[in-house]
Amino acid sequence: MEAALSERTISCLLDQIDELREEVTDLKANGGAADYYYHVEGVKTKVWPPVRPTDKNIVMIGGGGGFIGSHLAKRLKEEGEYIVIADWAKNIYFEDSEFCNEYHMLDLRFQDNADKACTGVHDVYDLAADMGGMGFIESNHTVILQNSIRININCLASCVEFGVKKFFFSSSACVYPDYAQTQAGEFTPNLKESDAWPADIRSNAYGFEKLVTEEATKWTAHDHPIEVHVARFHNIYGPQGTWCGGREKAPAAFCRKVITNDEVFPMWGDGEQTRSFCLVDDCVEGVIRIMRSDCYEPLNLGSDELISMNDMAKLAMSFENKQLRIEHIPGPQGVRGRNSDNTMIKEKLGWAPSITLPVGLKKTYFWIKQKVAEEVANGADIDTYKGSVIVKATLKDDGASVRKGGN
Ligand code: NAD
Ligand code: GDC
Repeated sequence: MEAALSERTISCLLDQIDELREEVTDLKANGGAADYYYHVEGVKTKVWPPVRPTDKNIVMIGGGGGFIGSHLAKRLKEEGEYIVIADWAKNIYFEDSEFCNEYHMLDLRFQDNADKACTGVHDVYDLAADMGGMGFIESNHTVILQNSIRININCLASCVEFGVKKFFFSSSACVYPDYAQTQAGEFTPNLKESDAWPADIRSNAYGFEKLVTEEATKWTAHDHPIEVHVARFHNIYGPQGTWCGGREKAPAAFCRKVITNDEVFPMWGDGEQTRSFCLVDDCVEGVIRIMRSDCYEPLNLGSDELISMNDMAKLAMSFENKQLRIEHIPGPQGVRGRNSDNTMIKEKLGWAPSITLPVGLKKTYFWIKQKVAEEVANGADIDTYKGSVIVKATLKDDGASVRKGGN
C-alpha cells in the first residue's frame, strides 16, 4: 500500500531540493572554495574563481615563496607575466609586491589545494619540495619522500584537470647513480643527462623521489595535452637562500661559518669532496630558457666549475682576508664528487650558466654577513651560527614551523 504524503511534507521536500540546488550552484561557482582566502596585490580576498587579466600569461609557481621560486617569480613579474604563488609559508625576504600578484598559502600535499593553485593558469613551475642540504637530506628520508611525492603528483594531476599548457619540474643532480659519484679530485665525474639510467639511488630518498617525478612528468605529457620541461639543478646558491637552521647547503653554510668564527672552520668530512655550484641568477635564466624551448628531456642546469670543499672554504675566507684553521669533523657528506656536464644544455639552448663562483659567492657572503648582523642586533647569540646543525622534520610540520627554523 502506498503511503500518501501530506501537502505539507511535499512542500518541505521541495524546499529542501531548492536549497540543495542553491548549494550545488554555489559550490560550482566557488569551485568548493567558499571559505578560502588568499591575497591579490597584497589585499585579502575570497572572491572565487580569481579575477585575472586576460592579456597576460598567468604563471603559477608552486613553492614560489622559497629561494629559487621567489627569484624566478621576481624575474617573470618584471617581464610582465602575472604571477600566482602557492606555498605553505610566506617568503621572508621579499614583499609580495616585489615578486608576485597573488599569494596563496596552500599545503600542496593535498589535492584540493593543488586544484586551487592550478585553476585558471597557463604555466606551472613546480618548485615546491621539502628539501635542504646534505645535513637535511641524509636525516629526513621519509618526510622528504612522502611530502615531495604528494606535492608533485598532486600538481601534475591538477594541471591535467585544469588544462594547464606548460609544466616545469625542478629536479636535481641527486638523480644520478651512487656508483657514478664515488670519486673526487681529478677523477670527479662530469655527469651527463643519460647517466641517470640505469637508476641506482640507494643512498637518499630525495634523489629517488626526483627521478620518480621526472618519470611522472614524462608519462603525463605522453598521455595528456601538456608540455613538460625538466631541469636537474646542481647545487644552487645565492642571496635570499637558506643560510642557517639546518637546511642550508654548503655555499651558505661556509659563508656563515667564516663570518661568525675567529679561529676554526668546522668542515664535515675531509674537505676533498668536490661539487659545482650555480648562482641563482644563472639558474633563473636557465629555467626560463628551458621553459621557452622545445626541449622536453631533462637537462642539467648547473655550473661546470669544479671545486673541493676545502678550496671553497678558503675562497669564502678570502673575501675578508680571514685565516681560519679548517677542522675536519664527522658529518653527512653525500656523494664523493660530482660536476655538471653542460654539453647537452649548450646543444639544446646555445647557452649554459657562466657566473663564476668567486663572483657569486662573494655576493652571497656579504648578503649573509648583513643577515647575521641583523639577527645579532635582534638578540641572537652569534655562537649558534658557528657550526652546522642536523635537524629532524616530522610529517606533522607545516609551513609555519619550517620557516621559523624549528626544523
Ligand atoms: P626552498 O626550500 O627555498 O623552496 C621550496 C619551497 O617549497 C619553500 O618555499 C617551501 O615552503 C615550499 N613547500 C614545501 N613544502 C610545501 C608544501 N607541502 N606545500 C606548499 N609549499 C611547500 O628550496 P629551493 O632551493 O628554492 O628549491 C626549489 C626546488 O628546486 C625544489 O624542488 C628543490 O628540490 C629543487 N632543487 C634545488 C636545489 C638547490 O641547490 N637549491 C638543487 C636541486 C634541486
Ligand atoms: O649540503 P651540500 O651543499 O649538498 O654539501 C656539499 C658538501 O659540503 C657535502 O659533502 C657536505 O658534507 C660538505 N659540507 C661540509 N660542511 C656544512 O656545514 C658542511 N653544511 C653543509 N650543507 N655541507 C657541508 C645537494 C643537495 C641539494 C641538491 C643538490 C643538487 O647535495 O643537498 O638539496 O639537490 O645537491 O646538486 P650536496 O651538494 O651534497
